[in-house]
Amino acid sequence: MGHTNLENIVDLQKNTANIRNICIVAHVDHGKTTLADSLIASNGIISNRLAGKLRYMDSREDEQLRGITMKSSSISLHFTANNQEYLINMIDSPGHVDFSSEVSTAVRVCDGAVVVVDVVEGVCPQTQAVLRQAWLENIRPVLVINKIDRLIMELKLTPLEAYIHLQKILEQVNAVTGSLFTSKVLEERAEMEETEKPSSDTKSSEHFYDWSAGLEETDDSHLYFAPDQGNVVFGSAIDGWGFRIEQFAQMYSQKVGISAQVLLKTLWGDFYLNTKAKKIMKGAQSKGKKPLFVQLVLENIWSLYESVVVRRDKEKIDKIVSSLGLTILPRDSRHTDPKVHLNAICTQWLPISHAVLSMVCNKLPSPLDIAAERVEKLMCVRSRRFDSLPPQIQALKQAFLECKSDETAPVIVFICKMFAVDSKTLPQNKLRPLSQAEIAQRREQARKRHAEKLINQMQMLEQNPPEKTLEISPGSASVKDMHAESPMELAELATCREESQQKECFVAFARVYSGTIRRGQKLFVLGPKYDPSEALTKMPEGCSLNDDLSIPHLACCTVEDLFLLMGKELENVEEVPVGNVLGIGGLEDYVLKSATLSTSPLCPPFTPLNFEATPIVRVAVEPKHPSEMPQLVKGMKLLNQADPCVEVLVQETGEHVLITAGEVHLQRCLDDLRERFAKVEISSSAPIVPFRETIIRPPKVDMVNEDIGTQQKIAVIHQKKEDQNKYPEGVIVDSDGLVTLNTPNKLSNLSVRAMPLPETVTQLLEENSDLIRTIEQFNLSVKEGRGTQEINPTTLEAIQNFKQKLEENFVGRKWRNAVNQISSFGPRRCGPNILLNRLESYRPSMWQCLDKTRKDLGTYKDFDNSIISGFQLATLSGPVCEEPLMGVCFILEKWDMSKVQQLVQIHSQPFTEGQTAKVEEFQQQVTSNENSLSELETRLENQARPGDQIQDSRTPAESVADGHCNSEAVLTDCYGPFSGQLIATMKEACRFAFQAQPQRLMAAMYTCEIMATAEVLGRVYAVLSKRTGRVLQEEMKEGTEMFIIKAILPVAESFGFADEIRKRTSGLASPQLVFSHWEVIPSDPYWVPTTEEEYLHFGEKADTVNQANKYMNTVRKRKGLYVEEKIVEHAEKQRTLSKNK
Ligand SMILES: Nc1nc2c(ncn2[C@@H]2O[C@H](COP(=O)(O)OP(=O)(O)OP(=O)(O)O)[C@@H](O)[C@H]2O)c(=O)[nH]1
Ligand SMILES: [Mg+2]
Repeated sequence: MGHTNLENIVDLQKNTANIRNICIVAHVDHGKTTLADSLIASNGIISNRLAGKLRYMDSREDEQLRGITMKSSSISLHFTANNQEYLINMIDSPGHVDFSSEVSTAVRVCDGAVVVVDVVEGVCPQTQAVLRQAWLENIRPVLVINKIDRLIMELKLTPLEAYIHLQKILEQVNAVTGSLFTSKVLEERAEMEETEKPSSDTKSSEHFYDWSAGLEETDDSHLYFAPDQGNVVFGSAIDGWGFRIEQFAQMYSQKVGISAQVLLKTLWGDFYLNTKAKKIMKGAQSKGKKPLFVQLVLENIWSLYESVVVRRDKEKIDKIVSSLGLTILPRDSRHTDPKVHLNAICTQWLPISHAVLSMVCNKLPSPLDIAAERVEKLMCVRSRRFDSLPPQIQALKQAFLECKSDETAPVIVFICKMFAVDSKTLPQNKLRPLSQAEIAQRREQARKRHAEKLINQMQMLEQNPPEKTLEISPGSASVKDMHAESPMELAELATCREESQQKECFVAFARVYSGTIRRGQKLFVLGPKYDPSEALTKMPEGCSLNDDLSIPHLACCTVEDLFLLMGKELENVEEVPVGNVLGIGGLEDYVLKSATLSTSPLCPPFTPLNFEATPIVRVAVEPKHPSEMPQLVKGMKLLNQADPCVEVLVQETGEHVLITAGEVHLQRCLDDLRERFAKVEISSSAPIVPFRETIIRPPKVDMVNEDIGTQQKIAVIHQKKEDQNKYPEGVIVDSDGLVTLNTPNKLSNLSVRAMPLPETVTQLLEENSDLIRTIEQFNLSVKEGRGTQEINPTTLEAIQNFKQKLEENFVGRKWRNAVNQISSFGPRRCGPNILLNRLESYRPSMWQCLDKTRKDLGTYKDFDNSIISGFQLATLSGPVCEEPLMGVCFILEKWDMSKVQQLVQIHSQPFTEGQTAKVEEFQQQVTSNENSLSELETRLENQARPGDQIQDSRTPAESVADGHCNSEAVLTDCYGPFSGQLIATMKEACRFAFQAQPQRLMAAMYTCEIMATAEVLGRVYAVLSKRTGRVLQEEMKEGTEMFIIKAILPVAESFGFADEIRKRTSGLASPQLVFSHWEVIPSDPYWVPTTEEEYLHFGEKADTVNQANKYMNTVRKRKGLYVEEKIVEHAEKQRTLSKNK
């Protein structure tokens, strides 16, 4: 534990005002872990000489091997500044985009962030992402500009050039924070206006829109990074130096005779020193003078490097060392590597740990400073209003703000992730040095044993039977102790012990937001879906934690172990007060990934974490030996618990699938599965790439760019199949794609048409899927008659905006009034496809949250759900290769229910004899067509699988109660319930309507940013084009020789891309792939050459060019669907053609 012992840290944990919870965030490889090393070395946990080389926080083997961090881990450090002792809980996070979920979990439990930027690479995509995450969690950032040694040694800039470069980097970072801030101010203003509206209604005529209002008034100076504000450190983590300009201001104030205050304000900026007048003047640049920062700061550092590393000028070094008053050990100054010498000087002169830690203590908030706004955000999801929560729940806000640790304060703890540790590393199982007393005791025991042994031997010798001379081993003595008689039992015990020792233990990574958590304490575990208002209604007043509660997502646990997190080491503690980060053991049976613990059942679960990464790479895994399947399943469950971002599922095909954020993440998950969780040999499939299916407008040109209209179609080898042949009997498709289909019992029929959505609309739907989910939830709660939740005014405004934007983007006659006809989105009720209901007299209720007076007024309200479910199923898997649809609009144009109504009416009246006969006759008439339709029906039945989210939410009792005669019961016939028939029919109708249009596949695309030098640029392009990537932009990074290439690349072609680029460029370029969007693949998956030109151009098989067809077939093959493919085209016998014969 270095200089500080456990008791000291436990004491510090109680002084909340002096606690800082921080995380180090940055783009990959910008030097977070190296910086963390220096900070850890300052506490004596590792030696200064090893700082930067050890990478202490990268405790996994693969992290050390690959040189990147893969999970975030925490360590508690001690620091003294201004006679105050501080406890700093520091979390090192990974920078690789695949692990960005680890950043999300880390920022949730912190109050501040140290943003590290590589001075050469500047602001990179992940730098922006982490700054955004810090904003989303309302935590305050400070900046470390790292790797300044590269400006000296690699780029060989002069101090002045370096100063200009540093200015640019600072501007870049501030531009990102600036844009985040602006959007936040505008959002807040919108919210304020919304709440003020009722009072200002009278004045609304004078109200005019000023877009910039609020921006000028809001003081934003504290948000920006500025050296004179003290929130910027310049440094080089690897060489161990770093400073804030404050340090130089103090150093020079005596030397130059100017007050430190003035120097602090002028050291960074366009100021220069007039040596004659001993004055600081403005306008260094225009007068061609050296700015103060160059003269007083950078030149010193440059000359230090020059003399120590470049020239190795011993005399000069001695002069510098003595003038700075440092003592350098001879083993450092005589070392063959000049960097060691430099490091020894720098870590004494300008230790980076001091610069960073004092900045953290001065500039970042303590847990006491938690803002009310952040508390509300944590307690209440965005779409709901905080003030709409019950008052008892709102009262808990005070507990957060007060941050009290005494007995009266409720305990509130948030667990942001679960991580697995080897149970051997737990403090209770660790070997530790013995104390003097223990050593003495053991010695005594050994002596006794020895004496006993001697006595035994003596006795045996006396009796002297030869076979009994065997010694009794110490092992068998212990066996006796354990009263284990038979060797079988012993063996069992041993395996048990072995198992328990090898077991992976889960530790919850958590933070205390109120109260003090103690060992043995009983707490409620609130799952992410828990609703505290249920506790209000269901729980009797004063119920205790021991009562058996049957409230969903609420459990009760006893805290087993509490740990202080020290990198990979854990230390046992008895209690942890408010404001600290900690580990909690023994919760693996209660918490899956995240949860809230509290003594109060009224505490709402914290809002879900904001994950930036979309899990997109999926593979199917199976054990090498099929008998090991149970271990694999168990292992996958553990993996799912141990990783915040991975998803595991069993597909319909029975495959066990892992979904990960990228290739590196995938590799780590597979390694973990193999070595830690399943401990069996596993094999994984090639990555399963997701596709989307869509339709487009009929294309105007064919595959050889000839106008289709003017071409005369000549069927060459493949006759294009007659369109009507595609459809089974009973499906009527008219010339413009309207599909009409009967339900199996012939009582009703539907007409559906499919149209491609305008691209902008699809994009809107994609961007607003969360909003759509909120709308659907609201509609559902209204439909089910649950109390309507109040929607937050900002969300309402967002819905209004969304609706308006949809209206703007649906242009043209055919989309007239489309927005009001929307009856559902799909799949899963929030996807990028739309169902329009064009029936007259039908008014869908999609927008009822905006207009509360309107009511759903459909004629066939009872069966509306079936139609929507059918649409949901159709959009979930399309006909091309059973992948989800995207950008498709289905229009329900006709829906004939007259026969149904007739039947229901007859049934609802008391029957006379005549009527009974009539009904029978009617039913006979209906079923007479049964035979001809049987084929279609069986297929439909099969597709309407049982359990397929039949979403008729009304219980039979309800439908009887509200006066609708139980039509469902009347209509149940040999084809099953009528609602089920409708679902199947609607699904089929949508599929046929989809097939009536030109179909296309959509591929997932990555964007990647590659930084490369001019020499390897060509090779980067070659790799990109081989993988059908497209370069969007190429520009030179200012001040360097690097080019930045922005490109997009299909996910299907991306596997091994990063490796290939690295190999081809000898490691100079390494791309980061981030999922960006879906793109239509232009070629038709079903295309075959039909015109003479196409035949000439592509040949008879035309299988070389059709990428879409290739993708489609691989997906179909994987899913076990029928694939139309010729395997052997011309089975000719092979001959050797020899000239001599
Ligand atoms: N020249 C120079 N190199 C540095 C400096 N700091 C770190 N590095 C090097 O940069 C590389 C990456 O450093 P890490 O500390 O592992 O970077 P990281 O930000 O933790 O990387 P991830 O955790 O994978 O995101 C290592 O090779 C370090 O030696 C520095 O100040 N100067
Ligand atoms: Mg790292």
